[in-house]
Amino acid sequence: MGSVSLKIGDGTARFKRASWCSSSLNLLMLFSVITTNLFAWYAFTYAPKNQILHHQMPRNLSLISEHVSLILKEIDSSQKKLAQMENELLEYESIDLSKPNIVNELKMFLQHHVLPLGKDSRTGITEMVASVGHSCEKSMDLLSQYMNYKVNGQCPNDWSLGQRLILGGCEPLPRRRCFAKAINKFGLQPFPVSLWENVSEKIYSWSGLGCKNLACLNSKKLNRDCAGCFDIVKGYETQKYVKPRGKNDFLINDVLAMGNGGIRIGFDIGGGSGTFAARMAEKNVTVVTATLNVDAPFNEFIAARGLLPLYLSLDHRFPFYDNVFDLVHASNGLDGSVRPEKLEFLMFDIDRILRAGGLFWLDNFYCSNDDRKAMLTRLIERFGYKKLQWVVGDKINGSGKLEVYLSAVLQKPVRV
Ligand SMILES: *[C@@H]1O[C@H](CO)[C@@H](O)[C@H](O)[C@H]1NC(C)=O
Ligand SMILES: *[C@@H]1O[C@H](CO)[C@@H](O)[C@H](O)[C@H]1NC(C)=O
Ligand SMILES: *[C@@H]1O[C@H](CO)[C@@H](O)[C@H](O)[C@H]1NC(C)=O
Ligand SMILES: CC(=O)N[C@H]1CO[C@H](CO)[C@@H](O)[C@@H]1O
Repeated sequence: MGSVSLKIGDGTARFKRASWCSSSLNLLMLFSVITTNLFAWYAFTYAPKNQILHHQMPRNLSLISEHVSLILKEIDSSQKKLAQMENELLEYESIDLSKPNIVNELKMFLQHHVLPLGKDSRTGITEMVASVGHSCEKSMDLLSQYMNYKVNGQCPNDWSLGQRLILGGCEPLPRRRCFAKAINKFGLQPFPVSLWENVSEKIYSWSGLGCKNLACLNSKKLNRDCAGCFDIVKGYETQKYVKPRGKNDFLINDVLAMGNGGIRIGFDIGGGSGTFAARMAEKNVTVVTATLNVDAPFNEFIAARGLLPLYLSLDHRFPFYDNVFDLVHASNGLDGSVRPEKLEFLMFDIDRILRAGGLFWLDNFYCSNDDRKAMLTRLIERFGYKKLQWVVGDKINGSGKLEVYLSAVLQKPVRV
């Protein structure tokens, strides 16, 4: 299993298995810590001699400082080397376009395209650069398969392949020059009737999905926020945010009241079938719902309701400018399985797009246990938000296990 090859000579270091990668990184770290300490020890043991010299001839201070600067240089260069090796281990290298398995369309996309009229006076750029995440390189075979399409023709019907790339961190996707399969969206209802009406399920694309109709989707628990969430006519969706099931369920009216009428635009993370945005639309609040199509056509369904879906993974930096939203609503898109570091990155990005005085509504966030709840609490408290509501509840799940949920409404402080 998992071969390991290390070629330091030409500057490439590649590890196939994550465990190898991380243990090598640890070794490197250890090495750097030991060498740094050795240098420090050296410097200290040097000191008594210094003192003797110092008593006898003060002018030999110059010798000591020479030594110290030598040591510092040494430390600096080993730190640089370490950083370089770390980059290589993380495969943060530019994509090698000379490899044989790179399809032409990908090369074409990745090449820098010089602006025909020279430097643009407003932006100052001279060439257009394709933006494609370095993680794409990890899935080069998938990426080549994805980029193997007929330019100017129909795109292959393989959106799930694209989603696999996105889930692997390859974002944004580089396919641009083909026509996506057009689906006739007949029977769409006018807004706001569209918010709560069924539409023919023929307008969704079902390829690459386990379920082939809404009844199948509704019979499943697709994720923590979506059990039967495509039934927007009779299902529980019709009560969400207006009739609480427990103390962890806040009502939209109550939360809007906390915003003192200042809530006009919002962002929903992991929004299921868009019901949060639908309820907010009824209050004249415009909400963008970020969701992928994991196991269901979430984006198409939300759009059919007349709401704005955003097809984006949570690894992506949110494509919004700083301090623009009045409200961010997050449920289990930030799932309990997410690692603390990732949660921290997300929290910073949420904080960035939320304006001062804006509300962060954490809705039934699944914590799995008290430790995780404590971790999350510490993380949130570091941001200094005002706790307008804070409810920790537990539920016994289907298998009789105790689960901890956190719901909170937090107000972003003004930071100066
Ligand atoms: C709407 O669709 C659901 C399936 O999602 C179905 O159970 C229900 O009967 C439909 N209702 C109407 C009025 O068509
Ligand atoms: C939403 O806006 C419309 C049109 O301005 C208005 O008639 C309606 O009362 C508003 N609804 C709410 C809940 O504010
Ligand atoms: C209940 O929780 C346990 C542990 O968190 C999990 O393994 C199990 O799958 C859950 N059961 C259901 C029905 O959600
Ligand atoms: C006595 C002694 O060791 N003097 C040395 C002090 O340091 C300078 C250069 O740093 C030497 O040239 C001296 O010989």
